[in-house]
Amino acid sequence: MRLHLLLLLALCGAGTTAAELSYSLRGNWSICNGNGSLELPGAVPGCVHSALFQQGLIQDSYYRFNDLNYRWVSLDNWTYSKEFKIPFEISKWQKVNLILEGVDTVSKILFNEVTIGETDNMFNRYSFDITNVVRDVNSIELRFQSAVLYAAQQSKAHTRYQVPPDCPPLVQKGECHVNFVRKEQCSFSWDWGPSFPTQGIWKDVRIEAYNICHLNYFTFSPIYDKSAQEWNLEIESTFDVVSSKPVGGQVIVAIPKLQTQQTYSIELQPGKRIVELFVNISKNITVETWWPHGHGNQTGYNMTVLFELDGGLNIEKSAKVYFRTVELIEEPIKGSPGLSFYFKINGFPIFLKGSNWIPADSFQDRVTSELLRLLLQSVVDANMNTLRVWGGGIYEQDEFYELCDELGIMVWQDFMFACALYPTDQGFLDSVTAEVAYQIKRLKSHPSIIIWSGNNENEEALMMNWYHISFTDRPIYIKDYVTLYVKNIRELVLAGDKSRPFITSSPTNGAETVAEAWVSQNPNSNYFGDVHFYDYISDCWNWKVFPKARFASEYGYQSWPSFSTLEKVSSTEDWSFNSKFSLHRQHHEGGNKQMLYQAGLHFKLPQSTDPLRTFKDTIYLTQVMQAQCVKTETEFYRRSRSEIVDQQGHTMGALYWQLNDIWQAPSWASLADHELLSPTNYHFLSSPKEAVGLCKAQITAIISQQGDIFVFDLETSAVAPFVWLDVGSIPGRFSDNGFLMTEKTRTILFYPWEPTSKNELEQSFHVTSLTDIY
Ligand code: BMA
Repeated sequence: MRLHLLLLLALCGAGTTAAELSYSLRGNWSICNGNGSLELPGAVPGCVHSALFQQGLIQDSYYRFNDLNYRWVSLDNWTYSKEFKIPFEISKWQKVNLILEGVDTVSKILFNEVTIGETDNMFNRYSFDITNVVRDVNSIELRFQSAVLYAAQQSKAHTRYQVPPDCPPLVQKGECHVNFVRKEQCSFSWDWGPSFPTQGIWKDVRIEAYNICHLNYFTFSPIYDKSAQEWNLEIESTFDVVSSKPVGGQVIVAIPKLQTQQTYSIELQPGKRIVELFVNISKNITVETWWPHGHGNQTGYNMTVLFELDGGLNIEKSAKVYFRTVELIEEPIKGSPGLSFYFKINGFPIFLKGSNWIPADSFQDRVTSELLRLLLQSVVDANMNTLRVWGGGIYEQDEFYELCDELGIMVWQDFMFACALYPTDQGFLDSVTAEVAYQIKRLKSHPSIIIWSGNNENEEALMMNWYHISFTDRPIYIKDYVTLYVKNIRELVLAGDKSRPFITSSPTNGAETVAEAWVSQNPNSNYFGDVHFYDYISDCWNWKVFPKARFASEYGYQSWPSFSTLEKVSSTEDWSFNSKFSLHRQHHEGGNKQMLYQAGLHFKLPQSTDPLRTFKDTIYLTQVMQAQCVKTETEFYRRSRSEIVDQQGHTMGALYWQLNDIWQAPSWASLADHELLSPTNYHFLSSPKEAVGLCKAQITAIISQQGDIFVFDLETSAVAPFVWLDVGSIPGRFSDNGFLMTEKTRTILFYPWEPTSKNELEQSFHVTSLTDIY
């Protein structure tokens, strides 16, 4: 076995001490089910589903009806175990901790057969003191309880009143009581996602050993002092001092490019200690600020912080510091009642254009850095500047935020509560407190995050009475709501991060919600805060149906994924719009009918004699419909920035629902391709279904290669609306797609995400246009 031993501190110079060692427990573990009938190897980080799949014990979980077939995996109670030898002399270390960066979710942990702790929150980081139980050769066991069974137990134990919803709508085929467990809420199913309540160790595990003292956390925030017109940097470091005597020394903070170097004396008393440093950046030095994509550069500065402590102990941290300010402006608007709701970055008002982000896979061990980079690069390539990390998923991995910093993507960060009411018993609150405090520390140094938001739609759920709570009972739930999001989460944000605004919910009325004691009569008001807007019945080509709101943080329409995507997870009998499979994958009540209805308003519905052709054409048409609807609605919000009509307007944000998909199913997701800063726009003089003179376009492509890029020289025999280029399962991106071909020839580029050849592309290439249906 390869030992993952990391010497964190180099021995540099005479008298310098190695202060800590870290031993990773990543890699192979043993996994066993509840009654011991199944035992298999499994990777950490990872989950039981992935381990079963890797051993060939289950098929692809996304194939056909496997979400239902594999329900047993989540209902069992699994144990992860490992035996290992520590490759250094453990007795020489004063303190030894077991660090778990992420446990999914409910487990009891035994170290050398001694219970050392329990976990109940996948969003928390756990550290257990194992100094007295650790030996040279050790065993570790994480005995999981099914999160589904745990949630049911917790709900049952909550006898005073119900905390709705009990279960998701039947169409979602999900599990119940997800609001009773601090786990990815959509893992029990959503209206676009399957139910896969995973179990496992989903992040890093390691053993840390140290003498004298250890740096547990290191965070910083740049703060702009408006009156002095200068930047300061607040650096916070948390130590565990195990020496019996105070540890003295100095800290040197250096940001060479800003000609900044400051030295501070410190003395750390035994115990848990926090060191706060305040670094002033001289006014005489020009600090280049971080800007969102499309507004400027994402300049960052390398900083090193060196703690030189007694006994030759050196601890060094390096990080990139980005300087930017963010303000949420809520002020009266001339000619309109209510308040504005927009963001100023570095004092400059910015329209937030983008989308909503959901977890990229049900199985997080499959979400690679490459996948994150591709998705986030697509965001900026489509000229978006914002993503909302939605509250029913996960706090994303570090890499996600690092990429957003680097690419200039602003992040609206929800806390992970969505579409439900939540309990507030002490155990639950304690778990949430640890989670929120940890996530603030982990994330606050990222300039990309511009706002914290308490939850997704829970103020609305409460005030619009989604769960039919009687009028007399409502105060109980309001009290719980305020306890959780205001008295706990908000307080933790105010104490932990002064560098960005906080709102309690989305949608919310912002300052008006505060004025109405944290719950507004109508949290979706057009005059305050943000709105979520969905309307599948009205004609989406009619912009009059959209709300002239201050900020649209969610809106959208469903479509089906391309046939080449579905093909991989289905079989021939599934390939019709009314098949059992097509109904099974649709998790939104009436969704398939709504799509056809909306498409039928402007397009002729496919009626080929070949059923497979009809299925493919229907999928294509749902995508055209979605693209047109989202385009019309987005353009409406963009236009509304500069106007007040009937006392409404001044819209400053449009984030459509949703950027990405979790599995191959109908959803609101779409990844747009446009490269141009102002793509050519078209105005249709009639609905395409009423257009006369459209004739079948024969579109051909000559493919050639230029370095890593492929050139598609297209030629059409007739005008072709909504030309869709498809290269099957070859991953990559076209420079444009779904376009109108009004000229005889057009050149489109294809950027592959994996190596491919001209031959492969020619084999897989398929082109559809609206004229194929007419
Ligand atoms: C909003 C979101 C999600 C949901 C979407 C589409 O309610 O917050 O909960 O998936 O609409 O219905």
